[in-house]
Amino acid sequence: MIRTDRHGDVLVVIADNPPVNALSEAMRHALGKAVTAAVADPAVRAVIIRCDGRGFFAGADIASFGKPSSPPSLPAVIDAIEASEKPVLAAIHGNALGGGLEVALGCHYRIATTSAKLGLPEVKLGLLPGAGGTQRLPRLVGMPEALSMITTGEAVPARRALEIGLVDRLAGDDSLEPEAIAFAREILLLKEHPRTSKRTERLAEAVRDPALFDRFRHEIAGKVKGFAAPEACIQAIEAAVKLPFAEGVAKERALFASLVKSEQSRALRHIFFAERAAAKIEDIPRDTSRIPIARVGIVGAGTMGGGIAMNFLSIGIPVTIVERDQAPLDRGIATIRRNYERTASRGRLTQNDVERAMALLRPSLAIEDLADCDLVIEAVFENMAVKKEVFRKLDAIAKPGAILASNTSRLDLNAMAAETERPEAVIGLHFFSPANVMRLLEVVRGAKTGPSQLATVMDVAKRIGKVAVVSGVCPGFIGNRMLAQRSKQAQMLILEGAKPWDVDRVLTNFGFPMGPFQMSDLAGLDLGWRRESSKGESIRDLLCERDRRGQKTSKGYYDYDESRRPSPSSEVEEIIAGYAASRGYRPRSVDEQEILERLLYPMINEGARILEEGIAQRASDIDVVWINGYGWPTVTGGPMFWADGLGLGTIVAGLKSHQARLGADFMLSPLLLRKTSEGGRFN
Ligand code: 3H9
Repeated sequence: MIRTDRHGDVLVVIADNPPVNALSEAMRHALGKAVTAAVADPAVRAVIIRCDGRGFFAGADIASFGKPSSPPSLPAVIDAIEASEKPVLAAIHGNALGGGLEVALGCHYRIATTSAKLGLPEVKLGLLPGAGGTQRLPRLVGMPEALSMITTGEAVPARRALEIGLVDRLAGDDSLEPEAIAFAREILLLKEHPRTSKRTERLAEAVRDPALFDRFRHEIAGKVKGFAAPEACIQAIEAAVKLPFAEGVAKERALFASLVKSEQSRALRHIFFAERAAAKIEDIPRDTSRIPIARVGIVGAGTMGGGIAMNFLSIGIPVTIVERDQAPLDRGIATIRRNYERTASRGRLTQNDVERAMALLRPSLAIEDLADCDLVIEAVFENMAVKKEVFRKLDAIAKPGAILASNTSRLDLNAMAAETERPEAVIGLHFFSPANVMRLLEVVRGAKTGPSQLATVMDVAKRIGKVAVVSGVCPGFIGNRMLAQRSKQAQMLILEGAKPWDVDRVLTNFGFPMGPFQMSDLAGLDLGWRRESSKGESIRDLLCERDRRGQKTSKGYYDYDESRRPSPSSEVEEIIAGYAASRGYRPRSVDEQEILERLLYPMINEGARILEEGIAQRASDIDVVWINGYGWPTVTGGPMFWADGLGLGTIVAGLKSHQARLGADFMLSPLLLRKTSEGGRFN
């Protein structure tokens, strides 16, 4: 794992632990040994630590948390580096993350390539930097930067790292080692070498103004609600100011030890690995050939089509976007530009970036213009006849080998594929709205979708920054199929006597950003509704007939004021009560526990069905879908992980107790029953 290269009196220690140079137990041992040997070797006067492969150390080995380990610990290795009388330099390329950056902080000097990124992302795993990072980072970069880096977990690019004092020097991407060696030779002329733990000058501001911590807490309160780790991070950083280094480190370690055992951190670590597992497809070998994607075509320049196009434009892939008429095409292009300009106005893009992206966009009114595209995604009206027609046309004009994708959220992909002479080329790409923002992409694998096509879109998904999950074909795929169960119960609950705001509150208390009725109001109740054909057959019909169409008409399930703040509506209560009575319901009081069980347990049951039918490859894929596409609270690890934690026996007992109210077609999943009787888990 470690080899060394001598350049006169400078020793280069090179670590190599693919794929990301995690600081596993073996790596800690090897690194510790190499440092001890270098310190003891009289011929060595300076040491450089660098890594082979994709980047510097990406942190401690996340998979090893909670398992027994042998010394030296990572903090001990880092302390030994810092204690060395001989100067030690970290030479950083790619990512230096978590424990990896902590190693660099323990070094006396840091040099990084211009494309490197440095960060402490532990908070995203429900942790804090536990190898001195909370004590050393503020000593190097000062308080506002340290607080922001540690509590957001966001990495900073090398140039910014230089500005804030996190690195001492930048190197060319192709000349890191020679530049590090030259730097080491300059350093050798110095008598003393800075030890980060001894530095205090950057702490002075916080010593003068200790109230800054509470101000910071207040500032981020909304963003971190429900997460325990950010507060622990702040406490540890505060200790860097209030306590001597050794005591600060002890405090950091105690907080780390408690977080690493917490349910939240276990859930967040589960999601970390679940997102990576989702990219793997059991029966598709890694070396499956890929189809080069040089140009993407989009059919439909509406909200979805435009958002989808932005994903590709943003990474430099040219897009041809086709509409039937000039006016909607112009509107679509204008919306894309407006979205980019808004991002630029917030400083997250330059005007040049905006122009570069827009220049890659080719608008057209002729579907024939998609003939040179390697991947075409249709984002037209969600109607099977319309979709089939689009696929017939695409089949006639697309070049051989092109992938033909549908953005359908629930329709039968196999029926669309059957309209073409090339069903192997047809695949589902279910983007979530807003498609340029939401991370989830459900990749729908049709009965005849080819392996190359599937492997290609999984790669493309990663390139455009999506978390892709493969789903088989069924109505609603993974996400909307489970959502349908929840929606059905939500509707039944309000007929039985629960109020829409009671139902929503139970879900927001659980951690969802909004409940089903708030969600309906936001989306618009009249999606797919027409006054001419409305027969007052559902509460939705009745609300729309009274022009209660959701937030856009200032009333839906709720009443909205000018600032779109919702309040319960007595009119809605009357409408529901009248409708429920007409259907023979007698109002009863429904408690919060029942609401929670009725909404969530049937989703777990449906998740189990999705697994037993092979629609999802693994339970953790379902967790990834719900966390990234539907606002399921991350700290619970997703529905299936949450169910495991609750105990599958509890879910089954709950479902049985509500069986009479769950609807005539409700059936317990055999897989759920089997796992329960075997005392098993999904994950
Ligand atoms: C920490 O450091 C705690 C310390 O403060 C205190 C200790 C006392 N460990 O993401 P990719 C695997 S906490 C184990 O697809 P990319 C990953 O599962 C840690 N495994 O690549 C995957 O495996 P597989 C703080 C890890 O190029 C493979 O590597 N650090 C680790 O898209 C490739 O990963 C972090 O939180 C790890 N640390 O992205 C950084 N990292 O192939 C976490 C990755 O079997 N890592 N793997 O599916 C990342 O953010 C990304 O992996 C990285 C590369 C940006 C580095």
